[in-house]
Amino acid sequence: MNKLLKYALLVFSTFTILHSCKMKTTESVVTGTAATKAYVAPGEYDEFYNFVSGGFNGNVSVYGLPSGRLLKMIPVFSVFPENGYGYSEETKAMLNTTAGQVPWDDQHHLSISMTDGEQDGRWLFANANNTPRVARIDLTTFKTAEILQLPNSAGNHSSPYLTENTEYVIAGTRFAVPIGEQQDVPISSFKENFKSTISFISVDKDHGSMNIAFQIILPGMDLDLSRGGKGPSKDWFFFSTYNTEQANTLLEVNASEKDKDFIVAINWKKAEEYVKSGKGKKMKVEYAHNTFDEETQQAYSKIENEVTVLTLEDYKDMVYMIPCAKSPHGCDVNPTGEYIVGSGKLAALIPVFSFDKLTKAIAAKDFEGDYHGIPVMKYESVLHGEVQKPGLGPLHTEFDGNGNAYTSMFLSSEVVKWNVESLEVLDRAPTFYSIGHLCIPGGDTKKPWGKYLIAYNKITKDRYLPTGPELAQSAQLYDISGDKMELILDFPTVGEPHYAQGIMASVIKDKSVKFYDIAKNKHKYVTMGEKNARVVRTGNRVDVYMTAIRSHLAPDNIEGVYVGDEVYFHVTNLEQDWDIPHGFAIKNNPNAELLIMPGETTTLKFVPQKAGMYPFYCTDFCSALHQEMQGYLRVSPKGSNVPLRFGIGESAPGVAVK
Ligand code: RUQ
Ligand code: CUA
Repeated sequence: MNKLLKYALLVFSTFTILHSCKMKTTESVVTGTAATKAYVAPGEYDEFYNFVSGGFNGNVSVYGLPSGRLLKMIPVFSVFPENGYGYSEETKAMLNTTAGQVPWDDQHHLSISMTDGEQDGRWLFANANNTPRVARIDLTTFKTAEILQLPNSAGNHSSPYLTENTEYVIAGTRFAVPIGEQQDVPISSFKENFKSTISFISVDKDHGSMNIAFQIILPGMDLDLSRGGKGPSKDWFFFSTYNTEQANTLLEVNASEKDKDFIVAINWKKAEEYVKSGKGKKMKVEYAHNTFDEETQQAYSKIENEVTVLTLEDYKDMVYMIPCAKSPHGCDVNPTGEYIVGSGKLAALIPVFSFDKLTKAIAAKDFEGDYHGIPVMKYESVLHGEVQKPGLGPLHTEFDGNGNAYTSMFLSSEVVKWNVESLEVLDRAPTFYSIGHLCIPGGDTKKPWGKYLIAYNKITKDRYLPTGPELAQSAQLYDISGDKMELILDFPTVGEPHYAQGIMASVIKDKSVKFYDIAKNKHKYVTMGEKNARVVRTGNRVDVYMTAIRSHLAPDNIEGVYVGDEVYFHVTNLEQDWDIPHGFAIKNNPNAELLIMPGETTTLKFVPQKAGMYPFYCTDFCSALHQEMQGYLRVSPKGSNVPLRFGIGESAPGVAVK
């Protein structure tokens, strides 16, 4: 182990110990005026939406800023019994993969769609780290509209990042893996057999639908994080890497051997041209493409079998390596697109690279060698400069649009503000504790809103009331409108937030869908009006065409269903008013409930296992007579001869003969 590494590990463990036995002082640094800055009076709207990744909960949560109020959880990669996502017949297919239904994931990064490098607020893209997937969330409905699985990938961490006009969502693999026909190889053959891929997912301009346009195959290394260029650098993409040592065990030590790893610079325009001119190889793969169709309100899953790949040996002049201090994590591009910030977790400085210098150095072939055939730039010839003594453990950088950068420091638990041109440290603010990501609304775009900064912290000890061994993760809000950062609010979050996106509320709030037009409901099992409510038996399949309106479900009495029947409750919510969902649940069903939005149809499957009486009811308090919104399903033994009968009120079985 070299000296530097020993030192780094020592610093790391010292901080770990500090954090585990004696935390920094927690005395409040918040003043009375700070509190009013975060205060949003009852009845008032927040100024910003904050979309926050759920980490190990697999979903996305939505907060208002500056209040920190939790507004919604959007199910994306994890089933969500609260509204039936992943359980209802309509949404099950959203979580389909080539490994079957994968009901959970680890969600780290988010990107809001952009036009000309500025947030347009149409879609929110989310990555799944574990089973590589990218999701698109529609910001008019706050619903997951599409999930695309990524072949030849494992980890999908440097994802999903966008080009300036959302031409592509870019997704790099964290784990290098063997790809192609022969994948059953010794782990120790990493150097020969393991590859790393970057997926370029095209996004339809009008509808947002995603497709894998092509993939670039790199030598095996771990792609950590990534950013698209902007303005002058808009045709480029930058990725941080670690383990360019190509170790396959004890990475903690073996992937930090070399003094420098790399930032990989990719000219995606050039790659796109190669593909358009028919270059690139077709490769047999398998991946799922799941789309939620708004018209039929049904998710469809399709298995795709082919992807176009570009290999480096064939197309050389599109990828370059920039040496960057030890295991860089964040790789961020400033709003003008001229500077690329590499944050080496174990480095004591932050290198900032110049895009202008990079293009000149490439033209002059100013290389210091190559890495598996990829030209390696000379550090000095692409370096703008280094931020000296910024703090310990730099992770991520966001920008305020006034020429300043803000870097999160995991080890020294602080946010450090510095000037992008002069590289001078201007201010530092403590975080409680161990900040991971940070977010300035629009802080990764050409036009940051620049008013607030949110720190997403990994450790929360002593900030909130104890809740057993597991504590809420903590977000902290800073006012950054002045010269000095000012902490104005702590707010707990759900899951484990990694990256987040913030956007001025006015960009999206008026486009929010209030309810679905029932006249346009093309669901296969819609019930248009209560008079069409009915039950239809086909063999052992029973379709219940049910309607919900304040305050009854129709039919509410059903008889003639037998043990082992497959019963499908297709519930149509007939309401045409904002914020009037109805719920549907039935006793002993090993399934979730349904939450049906106004104008929508949703289906719950139930296979009764025993004869008896099964009450069902609405779960969402929808009116003064919500509690009365209930009914019975009678289940008889298999082979009995109870006839199929159903109805409500006058038409209920036994009240009037049908
Ligand atoms: S990561 S704490 Cu998964 Cu974005 Cu840096
Ligand atoms: Cu409908 Cu309660």
